[in-house]
Amino acid sequence: MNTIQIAVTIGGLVLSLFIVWFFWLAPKGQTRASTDHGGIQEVAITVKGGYTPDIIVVKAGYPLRMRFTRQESSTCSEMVLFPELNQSAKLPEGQEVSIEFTPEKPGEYGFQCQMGMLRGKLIVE
Ligand SMILES: [Cu+2]
Repeated sequence: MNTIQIAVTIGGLVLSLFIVWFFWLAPKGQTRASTDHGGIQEVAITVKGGYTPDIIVVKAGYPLRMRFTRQESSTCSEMVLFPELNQSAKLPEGQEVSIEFTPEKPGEYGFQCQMGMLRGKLIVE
């Protein structure tokens, strides 16, 4: 093999490794809640055929405000529930609704619509 062939081979190898990493190993769309000056963690979530973002990373022991805005009329998403955290809210279409609580224990907590069809995850660190 000459230098060019070696370079092409290595290039191809690196590219396939990158593709493997990108599609299977890279962390998927996690969003970290931003913290304001009062120490409140805040994240805005759009509800439309799902939750965007759907994986939210927050810190334990700091108050959290999750601002949900439902941009669809489907009854499926009219409620959002956090079963393990005893939180829920009705989400009128086009209106911002905040859920506020302080996540005390690190862990992963799911949130969902009342039928469990739309799902998201809150990761408390
Ligand atoms: Cu639903």
